[in-house]
Amino acid sequence: MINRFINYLKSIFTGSDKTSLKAMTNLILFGPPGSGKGTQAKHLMEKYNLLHISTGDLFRYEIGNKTELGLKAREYMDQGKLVPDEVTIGMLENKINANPEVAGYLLDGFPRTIPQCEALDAFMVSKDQTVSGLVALEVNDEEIVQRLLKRGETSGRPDDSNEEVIRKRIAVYNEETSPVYDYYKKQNKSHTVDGIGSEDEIFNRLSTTIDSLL
Ligand code: B4P
Repeated sequence: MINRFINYLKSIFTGSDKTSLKAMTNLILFGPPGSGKGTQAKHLMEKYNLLHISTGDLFRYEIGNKTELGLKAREYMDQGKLVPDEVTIGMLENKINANPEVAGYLLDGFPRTIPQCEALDAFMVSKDQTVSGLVALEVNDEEIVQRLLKRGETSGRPDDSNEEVIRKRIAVYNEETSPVYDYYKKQNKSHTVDGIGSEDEIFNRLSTTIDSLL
């Protein structure tokens, strides 16, 4: 609601019509690895008519196609580390630029570092857009380890099949990614949702929070 109002005011002061400054819903789905971001994003993109952008999926696509970017990303992902910011930011911007005619973006797994937050905010400003809100799924470490090991039985993902790598991913989240929550908290945009429960229960909790942001 606030975003739409700000964009409406901008359109008055800049003299541009409302269609050139469309208010979009741009959400960040946040949380540790295995917290259910990908699982919930599938439902949320449909409900809110958003383009789902998962940086993890984009990297896996590049890896599957054995591209230069994929080969670079794989070195880091297989060890549970983050892919360098310059690679990730460029890939995200390309994806957004290739899909301008959407109602908004559901960012899943991005931003994961403070430089990624800064790049995202600057990119949004360049498009006369803003981040509508960040919603974090809260799940404890032991639940995460169990979920990812279970997925590793069938996913074929090297980063899911080794407990040491999973714990490394959790440590990387705590050190490098959790500050992203505080970054958007300073902008009054961060919200938390309990990520333990059935898929439907968590979807309902997320929907209630997201509805309060629109
Ligand atoms: P991602 O692909 O983003 O993956 P994720 O953190 O594993 O998973 P997600 O939270 O989406 O969990 P999901 O719903 O699948 O990242 C992989 C790697 O890519 C990173 O480690 C990093 O190397 C790299 N990367 C990605 N983005 C990057 C960036 N911006 N910068 C740098 N590097 C980046 O759920 C997990 C499991 O839990 C599933 O099996 C699911 O079935 C189960 N599950 C879901 N909800 C459940 C529930 N309610 N109860 C029980 N189980 C549940």
